[in-house]
Amino acid sequence: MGAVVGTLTMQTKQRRPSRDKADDDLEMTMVCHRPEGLDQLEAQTNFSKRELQVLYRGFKNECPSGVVNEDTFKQIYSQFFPHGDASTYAHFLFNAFDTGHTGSIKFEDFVTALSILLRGSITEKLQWTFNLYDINRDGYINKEEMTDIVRAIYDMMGKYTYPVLKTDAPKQHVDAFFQKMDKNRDGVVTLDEFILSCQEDENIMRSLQLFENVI
Ligand SMILES: [Ca+2]
Ligand SMILES: [Ca+2]
Repeated sequence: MGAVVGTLTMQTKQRRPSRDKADDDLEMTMVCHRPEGLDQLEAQTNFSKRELQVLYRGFKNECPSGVVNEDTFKQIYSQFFPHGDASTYAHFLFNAFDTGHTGSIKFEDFVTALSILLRGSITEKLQWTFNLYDINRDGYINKEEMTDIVRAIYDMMGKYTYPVLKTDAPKQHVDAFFQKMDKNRDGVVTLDEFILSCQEDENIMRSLQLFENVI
């Protein structure tokens, strides 16, 4: 996630000098979505008004229309994983950001997720990660969903990842996760099981840390 923000702000800096007034005017006419008041966002997130202003400037420079569609999101995200295919994982991430299921991410969606991922409590972060894994949003993580996510992460890391991954690594990973998380052995992981497992097992936490770094 930090990577995505990094790009937004980095590109803002790079592009600024070459911009002239005509570009800015053009950009203004292209803005079709304006965020809710900064006061409201400041109250809803863990960011200060100044931080929100900086984030918004970066967001608007990268996405002049004020919203990010899935293709744009994939393009931005894929830049960080040149050796792998990040499109599937970016698709899952996009859906987790797009909480209103509108097919686009507004600035409000973006900073709300960012606030949780960067400054939320452990429980908030775990809840967000649970929602990411719960692809069909039925309130449970089943083995297929976990397999899809873990496989997408392996695809994204690519074949140059060290240590070299074996082809059956995603399945082993999922089996190990599931065995630990599905406490009552009913074949699905609930939010409570997920949070409990992560908090009592440092290995799972460490694995999730790996996942957090790729968000
Ligand atoms: Ca599910
Ligand atoms: Ca269960």
